[in-house]
Amino acid sequence: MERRFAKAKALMPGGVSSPVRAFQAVGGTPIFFERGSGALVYDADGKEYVDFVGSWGPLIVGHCHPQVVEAIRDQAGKGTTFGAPTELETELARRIVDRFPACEMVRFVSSGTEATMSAIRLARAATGRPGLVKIEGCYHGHADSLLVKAGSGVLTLGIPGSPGVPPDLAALTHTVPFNDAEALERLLAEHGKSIGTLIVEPIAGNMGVVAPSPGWLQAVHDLTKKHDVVLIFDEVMTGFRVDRGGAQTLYGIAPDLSCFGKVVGGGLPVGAYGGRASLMEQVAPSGPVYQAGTLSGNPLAMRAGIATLDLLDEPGTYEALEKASAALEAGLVAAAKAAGVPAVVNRVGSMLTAFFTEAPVTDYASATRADTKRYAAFHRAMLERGVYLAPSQFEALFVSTAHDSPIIERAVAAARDALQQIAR
Ligand code: KE4
Repeated sequence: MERRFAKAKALMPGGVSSPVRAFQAVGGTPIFFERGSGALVYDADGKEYVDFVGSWGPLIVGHCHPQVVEAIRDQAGKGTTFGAPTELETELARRIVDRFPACEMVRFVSSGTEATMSAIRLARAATGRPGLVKIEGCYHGHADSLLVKAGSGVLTLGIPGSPGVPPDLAALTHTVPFNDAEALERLLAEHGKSIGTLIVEPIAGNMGVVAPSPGWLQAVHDLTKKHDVVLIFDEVMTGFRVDRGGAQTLYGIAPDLSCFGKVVGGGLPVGAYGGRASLMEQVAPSGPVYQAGTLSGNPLAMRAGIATLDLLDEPGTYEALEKASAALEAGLVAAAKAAGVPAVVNRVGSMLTAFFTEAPVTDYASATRADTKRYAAFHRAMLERGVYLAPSQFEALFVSTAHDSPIIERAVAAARDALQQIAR
């Protein structure tokens, strides 16, 4: 791998196409993969791993599901992109609005970042107020306004935000802690007049998984309503995963706008944002808010998304995901206890994080108290045992429909062994 990494680093910053992949937080050389099948991935030397990264969320039905591959293969021979309308966009749009009642209309883009940056532009246009609230530790992609106390790679690399974001723009982004309604109430009471948008991961996945405390999302909803702030749920990670209708269905909270990515593209580049028609109709060309994209809604990606959402609709799918994910959680908790290693496992549905800490993890401050060195040791020990975990303490692990009981048991056995080793 070192040779492959050296060649990559000579041509691409850090040798990767996205920072978190570089293993900087866990040490060692990134694994170069060659193929995947179901819950398994194979590196360029042919070594097999159980995969809990799942490309950071899209592969909820596992690698190379036959029906997804067939849909892509079939479309590839008909045309991958026309830059013109196809009925496939309408097909996938229908499937989104059927699952998310708060979305009467959607617009397709090619990444989660494009979805959130576009939804924020729309909210700023609709309210005429430039101020934006984001929640500490949440990550919404790399648009300038969002790289302020962000999660994921920004948190993993411990960088304060990012150089290159103009201070005047960064100043428009206010942050409050996750699960802290009082802080939000104070902020809106003081700055409400200049703030038009709040974006939140309803279940945080980018500081590691942190669930909303009971009542917090309702408080966020009510406070944004009170101050005429557009509430954006970033469901790029949670959408179609924690529930067929995402976190907004799981918790019964209707946002004004929703952002999607990952699962909705079934492994190909798709993002989307949506909401009530009165807002979405302000997006060009039906309205003045400009947003565009050469490959937005391309038929190849639409087919992968449609195939994936249809597979998720097969009876018993979410129940099976819940069962496998609960078994993994229980196994990790038991293994840490048996090894005498302090750990807290946060899980919602098929996204979970094992934090190496004793205290509950309920926000950015408590997440960053986790022992990242111990996580790095655990990550390496699991790699040695053929299990591929996120190369950062501040990411989620993802379970797919391909993670059956034998696979979960294999991963738990590896964790038991790995935790005994790092406890010494
Ligand atoms: P993309 O632009 O990476 O497709 O989506 C950005 C994004 C937006 N919102 C949420 C809640 C997200 O989790 C993400 C992207 N997630 C990270 C992993 N935590 C992607 C992995 C990476 O950056 O390489």
